[in-house]
Order: sequence, then C-alpha cells, then structure tokens
Amino acid sequence: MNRILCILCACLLLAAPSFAASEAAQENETVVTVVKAPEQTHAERPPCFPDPAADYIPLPEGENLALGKPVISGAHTDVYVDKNVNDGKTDTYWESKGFPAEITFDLQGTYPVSTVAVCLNPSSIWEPRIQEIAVLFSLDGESFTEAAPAEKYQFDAATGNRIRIDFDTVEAAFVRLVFTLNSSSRTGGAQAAEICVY
Ligand SMILES: [Ca+2]
Repeated sequence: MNRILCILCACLLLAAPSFAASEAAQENETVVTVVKAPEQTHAERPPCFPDPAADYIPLPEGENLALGKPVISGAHTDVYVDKNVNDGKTDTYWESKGFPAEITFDLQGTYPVSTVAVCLNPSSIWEPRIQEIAVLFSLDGESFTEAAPAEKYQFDAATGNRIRIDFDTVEAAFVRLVFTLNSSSRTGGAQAAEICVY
C-alpha cells in the first residue's frame, strides 16, 4: 500500500510543473487582432491635419477653356515647351527664353471670358516670386485688345502658387498672356505650370 502511495505522490510532483507552465503560458498569451485595411485609391488626410489647400487662391468653377487647346509661344528654355502649360498637370511647366514672353491660346470657338489663372507647381520647393503679366484677347488671332493691363502678381506656395486675373467679360476666340518680369533668380524667363481661361 505504501508503495502505491509513493508512486502516486511522485506522479503528482512530476505533473505539477507542467500544470504551472500551462497556466503561465495562458497568462502571457498575446492576443493578435487582425484588422483589414480599407482599400485606398488616393492620398487621404486625417481630419485632425489642416488642409494645405484651404488658403489656396480659388479658381472659378466651370470649364477651363484653355485646357488641351492649341497654344503658340516664342522660344522656350530647355525642355519646358509651351504645350506643358495646358496639359492639366501642375508638375509640368512652360518656361520662356527671355522677355517679353508671349503665349497665345486658340480657344477653337468664341466664348465669354472674364478670368485667367496662372499656376506654378504648388510645392514649396518653388519659392515665392513675382511675375508681371498682361492679358489680351482677339476674335481673329491677329488683332488683339487689352483685357487686363500689365501688373505684378505674387506667387506663393502658401496660397497655392497660383494667381488669378479677373476683368470685365470679353468675347474671345484667342487669349494671349504677355509676361514682362519674373523675380526668381533661377530663371531668365516666364514660368507657368498651367494657364487656365474661364
Ligand atoms: Ca502643366
């Protein structure tokens, strides 16, 4: 009888550590929750972050009449050709070779026009600068009339690196911008990533 009791006690003593280890493992078990990320198709900004575009100079609503239309200019710098100026992308730009720099849009039709917007790349890498710009319009592409006289406009990434020129509505088939100054020390010509006509 004593022998049986001894064997039973020995079995209990051997089993005790494994029971203790099992309880410790349960206490230390890491709970992993798998969360499926939502499908993301574009850059998203959490609501707690300020909207960088909140202070951008607003563009008019409606069709940009210059987008993709034939454009004519003089000499350009390097690869920065005039067709970059109305391709709908602010990361491509036109840069003239010297001043004055004319760039003319054929709207391929006659439209009431009252605003021209000139945009640079909105990135702050493009430091603030002033460009002097006049706007002219024409019905035949040969005789042009001034819609907005030459004025200096401040480009600043804080306001979207864009400016807008508003004037009394004219009927226009062609719109021409004449640049006469760019204060940036990095270029000797006019620069525009997009020119929009409304
Ligand atoms: Ca562009």
